[in-house]
Amino acid sequence: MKHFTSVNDIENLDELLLLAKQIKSNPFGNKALGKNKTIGLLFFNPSLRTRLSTQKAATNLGMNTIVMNLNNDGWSLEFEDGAIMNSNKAEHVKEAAQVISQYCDIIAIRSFPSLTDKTKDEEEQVLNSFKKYASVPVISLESATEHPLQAVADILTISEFKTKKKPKVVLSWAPHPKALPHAVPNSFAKMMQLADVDFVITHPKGYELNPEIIGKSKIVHNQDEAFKDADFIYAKNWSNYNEYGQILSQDPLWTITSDKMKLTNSAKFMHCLPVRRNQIVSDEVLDSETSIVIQQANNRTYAAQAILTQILENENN
Ligand code: SN0
Repeated sequence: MKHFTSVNDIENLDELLLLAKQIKSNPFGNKALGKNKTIGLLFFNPSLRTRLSTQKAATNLGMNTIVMNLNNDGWSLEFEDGAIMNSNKAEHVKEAAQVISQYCDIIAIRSFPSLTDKTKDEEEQVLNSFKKYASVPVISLESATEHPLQAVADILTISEFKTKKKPKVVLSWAPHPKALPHAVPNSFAKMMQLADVDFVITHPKGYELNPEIIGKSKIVHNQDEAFKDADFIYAKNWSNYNEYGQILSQDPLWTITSDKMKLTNSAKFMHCLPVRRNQIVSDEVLDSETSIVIQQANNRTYAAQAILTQILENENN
């Protein structure tokens, strides 16, 4: 693997999961792989799990880590080609990416969408500019349209907790007070299409995700019906995709409650976190044995470590 910016970059999911499980059982077994290598973790947006788990994964592999909040601490970056730089943007990504490539052997970036300009968000300008001008591998720590490291942790968690070969996994929209990105549901849907699961998406009518990503995935607009026989409920809010970035529903009937969970096959509750209690999910569900969000977050380290391992091994070849 050269770059990891999309679920599409996974060459072989079974091999990746096996590697992640081996790493989980022996996290410090490959300390030499990253010796004298540096990863730069660059954040344009807030982070808790992604920042700490990727830093931990890199450290487990013997790497050095540099973390920078680019928005607060860096120069404001210009991304447009041919820009006349007479505004507040002091540095072009062309120089920034080349310079960081000299300090770092891998560059990892978090950059959320604007949620105002769909075309621009889908161009993935920040991530793709770094890919274009950096001379080292680039990893997404959640971009405008994908959160692939999260999706690897998600499938690792499902594979650990499933009690049948082909579990039913339901991605359920749930209400939220803010407009949220599509990156997590996009990468999760892509991952479920690669995995051996019975995958169903449920959301209020009008909340369709990008049809190019959803493909032939089954959509059920009645949440109760979708939850029937489910083995995993993966909750997530996303803002409207067609009326891009808008909040058209905050319907509390979509909140995941224990009554809703009773409709399932004793399903496990998953969420990428951070989660809004009693908006997305009730306290009762989140505080019960049903919830595996903490185990899911723990797997972020092993997912990141498996990806870093594949990238470092590829660089050595
Ligand atoms: C982000 C998202 O993509 O939905 C990151 C998830 C890993 N979530 C949020 O921005 C939540 C913010 C909030 O105010 O609840």
